[in-house]
Amino acid sequence: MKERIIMIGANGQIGSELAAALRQKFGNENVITSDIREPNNQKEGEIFETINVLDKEALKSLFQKYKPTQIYLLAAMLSATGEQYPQKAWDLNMNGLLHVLDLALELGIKKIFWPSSIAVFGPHSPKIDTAQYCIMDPTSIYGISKLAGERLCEYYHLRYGLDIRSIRYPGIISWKTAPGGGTTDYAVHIFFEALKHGKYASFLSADTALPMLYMEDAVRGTIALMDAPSEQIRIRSSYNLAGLSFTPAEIAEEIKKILPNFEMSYVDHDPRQAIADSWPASIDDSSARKDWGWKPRFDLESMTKDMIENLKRDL
Ligand code: AKB
Repeated sequence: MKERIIMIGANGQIGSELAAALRQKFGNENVITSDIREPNNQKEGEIFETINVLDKEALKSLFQKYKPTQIYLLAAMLSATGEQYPQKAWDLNMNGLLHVLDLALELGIKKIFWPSSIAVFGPHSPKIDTAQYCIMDPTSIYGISKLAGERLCEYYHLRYGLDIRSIRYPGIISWKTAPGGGTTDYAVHIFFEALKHGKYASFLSADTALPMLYMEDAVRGTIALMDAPSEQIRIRSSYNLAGLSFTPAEIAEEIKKILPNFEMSYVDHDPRQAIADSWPASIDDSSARKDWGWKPRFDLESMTKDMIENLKRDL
C-alpha cells in the first residue's frame, strides 16, 4: 500500500530529522509536515501546513485534504517547560493526543506514532535498568501526561484496533536542531558551548546519570518500529528504548579527550535537578530488542566524536 504521512509538531528537535528521513523513504509528496509555527528551513518541493493540534476542526480538514495512512504526533510540551505551565502542558499533551486518536477512528486512519518518554517513571521506579513493566509514579506534569497518554494508546488499540506504536524516548542528542524545554537538554547544550566558548555550566549535578540516545539511532529506531509487522508489536503502550547512559561529569571527560581545554562547572538549585532525580539512570530495553530487533549503534565515545565533528563544520 502507498503510504502518506502527516507529521504534527514537525519543527522540533525530533520532528525535523525524522521528517527528513521519512521524506527520503516515501518521497516529498507523501510526507506532509505541520506545526503551529512556520519552519525556517523549508526546502523546495516539501509540503508544510500550519496547524494547531488543539484546533480539532482544522486538524480534521488537514486529514481530509491529504488522506494520510499514518500520523506522527510529535507536538508536546516537555518536562521543564511543563513545570512552568502545568495546565497548558496537560491540555496540549492530552487533548492533542485525543484529537488525533478520535479523528483517526472517524476517518479510518489506521497507523499512528506517538512518543512517550522516560518521564513516565518516578521516584519509586527502579533506578538502574528500569524495566518495561514496574512501578510508575511520575511526579512531573509531563510524565503524568505521558503515562496517561500511554494508557490511552493501549486502550484505543485494544478497543478499536488502532495500530498505535510508541517509544519511551530518553534524552535525544543531536547537532542539527536544538531541543527546547527538556531536562536532558544539557547534553546537547554542552557541545554547542564547548565549541563556542570552551566551557559549560551544567544545570544538573556532576553525578546525575540519565538515559540518552543519539539522534541517528532515534530516527532509525522509530522507523524500524513503524516498519515492523503489526504482529511483532506486542506492546501498545510504549516501548522502553535505551542507547547510552552517562552523567554530566562523564560527558565532560569525554569532551575533554577531544577538546582538552574544555572547562565544566555546575549550577546549584536548578528546578530541573528534581525532575532528573525522579527519572531512571538507565533503561532495560529487552522487549524492543526481542520484538522488533532494536539495537543502538552509538556509545558515549562515538556519539561525542560525531557531535563534535559535525558541529565543528557547522558552527
Ligand atoms: C525531557 O527532558 O523532557 C525530554 C524527555 C526525556 O522526554 N527530553
